[in-house]
Amino acid sequence: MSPSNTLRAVTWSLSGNILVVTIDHPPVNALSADVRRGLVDSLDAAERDPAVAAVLIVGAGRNFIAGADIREFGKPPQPPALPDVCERIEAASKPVVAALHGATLGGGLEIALAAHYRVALASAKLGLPEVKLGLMPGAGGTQRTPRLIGVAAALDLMLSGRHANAEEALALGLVNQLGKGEDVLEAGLAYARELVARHAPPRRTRDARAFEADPAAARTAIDEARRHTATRSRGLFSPGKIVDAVQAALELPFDEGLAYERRAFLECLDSPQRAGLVHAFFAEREAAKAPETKAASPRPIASTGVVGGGTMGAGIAVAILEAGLPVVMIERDDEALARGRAYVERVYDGLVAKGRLSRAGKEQALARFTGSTDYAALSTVDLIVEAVFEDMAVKKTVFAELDRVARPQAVLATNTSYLDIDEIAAVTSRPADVIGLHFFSPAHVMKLLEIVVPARVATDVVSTAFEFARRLGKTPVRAGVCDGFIGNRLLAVYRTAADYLMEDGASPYQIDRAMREFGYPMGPYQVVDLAGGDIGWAARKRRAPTRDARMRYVEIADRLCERGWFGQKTGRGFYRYEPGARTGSPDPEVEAIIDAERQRHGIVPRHFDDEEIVRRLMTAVINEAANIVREGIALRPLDVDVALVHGYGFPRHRGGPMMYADTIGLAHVLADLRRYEEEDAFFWQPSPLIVELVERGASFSSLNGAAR
Ligand code: 3H9
Repeated sequence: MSPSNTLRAVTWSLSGNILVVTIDHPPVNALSADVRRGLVDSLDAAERDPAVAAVLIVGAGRNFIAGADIREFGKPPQPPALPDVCERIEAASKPVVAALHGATLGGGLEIALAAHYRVALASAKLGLPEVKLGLMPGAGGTQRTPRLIGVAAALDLMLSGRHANAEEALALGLVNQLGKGEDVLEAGLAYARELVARHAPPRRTRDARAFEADPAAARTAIDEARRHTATRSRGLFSPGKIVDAVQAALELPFDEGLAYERRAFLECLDSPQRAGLVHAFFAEREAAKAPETKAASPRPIASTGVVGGGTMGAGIAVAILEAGLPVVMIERDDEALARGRAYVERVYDGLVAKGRLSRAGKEQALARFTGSTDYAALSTVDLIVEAVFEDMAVKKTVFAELDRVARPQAVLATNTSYLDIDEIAAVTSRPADVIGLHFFSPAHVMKLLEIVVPARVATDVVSTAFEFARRLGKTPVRAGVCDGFIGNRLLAVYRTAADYLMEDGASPYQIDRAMREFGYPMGPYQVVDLAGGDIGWAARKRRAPTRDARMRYVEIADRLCERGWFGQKTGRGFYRYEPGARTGSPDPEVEAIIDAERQRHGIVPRHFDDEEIVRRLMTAVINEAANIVREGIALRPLDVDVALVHGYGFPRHRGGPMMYADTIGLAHVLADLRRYEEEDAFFWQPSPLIVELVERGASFSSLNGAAR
C-alpha cells in the first residue's frame, strides 16, 4: 500500500494488522524533507486504513535515525517541519511504536519520543547531541525529555550530547523495553503485537509527568546546570538556551513550551557558532578522505612496532594497543626499554584508577605489548613508527636499520614534527614505503594525526596511513613536507605575532587573556610554560643560522631561558608557579625583563586592546595558512581547520582559522595585512592566495571543493 517507487526514503506495508513504516535513507537515515514528508504520509495512510491496528517505525540499515539532516541547515526550510512531524506522530489515534537500533540521535530520538512506545536493541545509541553542533533539540526534545525522564537526566543528555546505550536508556525510562536479537523489525513487530494484543492505547509523552516527581530537585538541577554552563561552556551560545527551554518545560503548558523551544532553536540555527560547529563536523569527515584513500586499498596491518620508548613513543604504543593491535617497542638498552614499558603501564594504571578500564582489561592490553633491544624483533611487523630524538642524523641511523630488518611491504613511518621526510626516506632502499605519522602529545589522548606525504611514497602507503588513523580513532589530516608541516608551521607564526605584540607593548598576560576570551583553552604563553620553554629555545637556536635576515627576532623568551626559567617544570617561566601548581601568576620580574628588552631596541610601548591582539594573531595564522594551501602543503582550507581545531586548541565553534577568515571576510583580512605591512613588510606580506581570492570576490570555502 505504500508508493511503489523503491527509491522512496520512507515506505510502508502491512504485517498482519501492523503498519510497518521503514525509513531507508542512507547513509544514516537523516531526516531530510523526503523522510519528513514520507513519515507524515505514512501516518495518514495508517489513519485511513481500518485494517491498521498499530504503526511500527523502523530504520533500514545500521541506524534508526541519526537526526535532522545537517546538510539542510542554512538552506530555505522545506515543509513539513520536524516539530510538525513529531506532533503528527504523537497525535495519531493508533498506537505508534518506534523500534530503535544504531544511531537514534537528535531529531531521531525526538521522533522516537513522539511515538507512544519504544523498544531498543542492544546496538542502539540514544542521545541528543545537538549541543555539539551549536544547536539544541528543536523538535520537542527539550519539552518531552524532561517530562519522560525528569529534569536532571534530560539536562545531562542535552548538555553533554553523549550517547546512552540501550540498557541505560531503559533505566532512565527513555525506552519501555529491550528487544532481543539483532533484527530490529522482528523485535519491533513482537512488541507491537504484544501492545495490540493487550489493547494498549496511544500513550503520549506530552502527558508524562516524571518532571513533577520532585519539583525542588528539578529546580536545583536547573540552577546547577545554569551555573555549570556559565563556567564550563563559556562563550557557547546553545547550552544556556537548552537550560532556558527545560525551565520553560517546567513552567509552561506543553504547547507554549514547544513554541518557546522553536524560537530558541531558530536563534541557535542562525548563530555563527552553529555554522562553525557544523563546518567542523563535515571538515573532519572530509579530511579523512584524502585522494589516495580512493585511489588505492590499504595494506593489511595486523602487527606494529614503535622505535623509541620516550613519552612520545610510549604514548603512540598506547594509542596502538588501544586499537587492539600488538606492539613491539624497540629501545637501545634494557634500562630505556624498562622506562618505556613503565610509562605504558602508568597510562593503563591511570585508566584503571579512573574506572575507565578493568584490571583484566589492562592485562589484556599489556599482553599485546612486547619490547626488545634488537631491531630484528621488527622483522615480521606490518607497520613501524619511529619516535626517537628529533635529530636528522639519529633518524637516518634508525631508518637505515629499519631498511635492513623490515619485511618487504612493511610501512615505515616517522613521527618527526618538522624534519624533511624526503631526506629520511632517501637513506632507505624503499622510499615508497616511508611516510610521516605526526602524533601529538600525549599521543594516546590527542586526536590529531598529521599524515605527512613525502614525494616518493606509494599511494597505497598513504591509504594505509589513513586506515591506520581510523583504527586508532584519530582525526587524520593530510600534509605535505615542509618545516613544521601544517600545524607547527602555523604555531610558529602565531607565536611570532604574539612576541611582536609583547615587545611592542602588550603584556604576555593580556595576550593570553585575549586569546582565552577568543576561545582557546590557554593563551600562547601559558602553552609555552606548559610545554617547557627549553624546547622552543632549542628550536630557535637550531634555526638561528638559517633565519632570514629580514625577519624581526624577539629575544624576550631567550632572556627567560638564560635564567633557567623553562615554565611549569622549573616553577618559573612567563608566569610564577607555586610548587605543584599548574596555574601561574603574573611575574613583575618578567615584565621588567620585557621592559628592558623594549628599551634596548628603542621601542616605545604602545597600547593594544584585546580585539587588536586577537586580530593580529589570527591574521598572521590565516595569512600563513593561505600560503600553506597555495603551496599544496594542505590540500584544502578545511584540512587546515581540522588540524588547528584538533591539535592546537583552536575554538571549534569558530570552525577553524579558514572558516573564521571567511566569517570576518577576506577583504577585511587583506586590509589588516596591508595595514600591518607598513610596520613590517617581511612578516606581514599578504599571501598571493588571499590577494587573488579578494580580487575574485571568492572565499576560502570555495576551495573546499565538493566538501558539502
Ligand atoms: C538535530 O537533529 C536537530 C533537531 O533536534 C531539530 C531539528 C528541527 N545529517 O560520522 P560518519 C553523514 S541536529 C546529514 O562518518 P559513523 C556523514 O556526513 C542532528 N548527514 O559515520 C557521513 O557522510 P559522508 C543531531 C549526516 O558511523 C555519513 O553520514 N544528530 C548526519 O562514524 C556517515 O557518518 C547528530 O548530531 C546528519 N545528521 O557515525 C548526529 N549524520 O559519508 C551526527 C551523519 O558523505 N552524526 N551524516 O562523509 C553522528 O554523530 C555520526 O555521523 C553517526 C554515525 C554516529 C550517526
